[in-house]
Amino acid sequence: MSVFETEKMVDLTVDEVFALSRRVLSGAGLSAPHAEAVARVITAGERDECASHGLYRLPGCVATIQSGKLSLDAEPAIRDVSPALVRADARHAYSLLAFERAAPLLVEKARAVGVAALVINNCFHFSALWPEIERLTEMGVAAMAMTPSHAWVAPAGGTKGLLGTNPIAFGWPRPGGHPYVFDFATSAVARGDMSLHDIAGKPIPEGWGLDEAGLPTTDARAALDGAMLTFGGHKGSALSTMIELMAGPLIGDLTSRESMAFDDGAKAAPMHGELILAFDPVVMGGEDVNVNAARAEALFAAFGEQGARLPSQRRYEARTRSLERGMRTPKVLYDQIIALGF
Ligand code: NDP
Ligand code: PYC
Repeated sequence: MSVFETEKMVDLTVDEVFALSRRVLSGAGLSAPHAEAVARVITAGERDECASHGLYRLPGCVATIQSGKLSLDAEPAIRDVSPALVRADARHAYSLLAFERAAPLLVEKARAVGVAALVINNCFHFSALWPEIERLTEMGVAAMAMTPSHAWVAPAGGTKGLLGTNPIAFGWPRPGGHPYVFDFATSAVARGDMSLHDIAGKPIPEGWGLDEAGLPTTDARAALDGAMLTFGGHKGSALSTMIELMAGPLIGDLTSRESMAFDDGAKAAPMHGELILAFDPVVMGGEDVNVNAARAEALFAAFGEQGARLPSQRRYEARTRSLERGMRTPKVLYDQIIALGF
């Protein structure tokens, strides 16, 4: 639920959100292919009521464009490295076009050898991971994605930012329906959500952050200036460290700490790498692919039998609503986007 729920709202259709996003991004200077790739993901976030990664990101994208650090038009360089590895060098542009261009080859490789990896290097990254995961599950593979961010999160037992908010996402294709997808920050909450609490003047729950003195706080601003905390204590901290390593040094790219040093106070989106893995259920599961899929369905059905919901269910319900009735976007955010002047 949006932290802006009591604010005045503006009604927009999905097409209007896309057109507004593309206009702003193109107006700020992004080439058409990049503007469209970014607008598609921002629109998907707004449509699925993901407040921290929908239209809210547009002013930050413009700030990144205006930082002078981002390439506005670099064509991603895609390299077929080995039977199981594709490398996409985003060449200091946003990550999303590199993903779009390289995803078909990733899936082709997974279908051929069972497991394949896509490494994206040198990309500015601001987006949720589930749109990429959904794209891969639509092509019939199970998938995982992970990426560092900036060093805003204290490791378990520490008090200063060292790790990123480091999201990890997973998807499983399902016959005739939406895929099973989860996608979460390894911090207790995404930084975007923490910022939305700050903007709305709402307290944050205990366990989300520490102030600059290293003390627990329920003040979002104090935690943004201090350090965020991982989810699940030492478990989230270790998972976040794995993401730093697997989507950092393993793929020859930056950690969250190094990404923050690269930013050097410009307040652009983080710049680093992303690791995406694809798993083909036919090669990995053998001839019983339909039986295996049915066994997965039985597992999902058992959630509902005890009143539990699957991750992404809220998102899919929001999507249906948005496509049928349009979206309600906070007026304060809409006005901020119009005031950008594009
Ligand atoms: P949330 O905590 O809002 O949600 C995490 C996941 O848990 C979602 O898949 C959600 O599904 C699911 N979920 C939530 N509640 C339940 C429940 N009761 N039962 C079952 N599943 C549930 O996400 P975060 O704040 O951690 O992250 C938000 C977004 O921020 C992510 O999309 C992430 O990729 C993005 N992000 C991006 C970063 C980057 O560097 N690019 C950095 C950090 C975060 P549902 O949506 O249906 O509620
Ligand atoms: O919300 O933590 C976040 C985030 C970082 C980069 C993009 N989103």
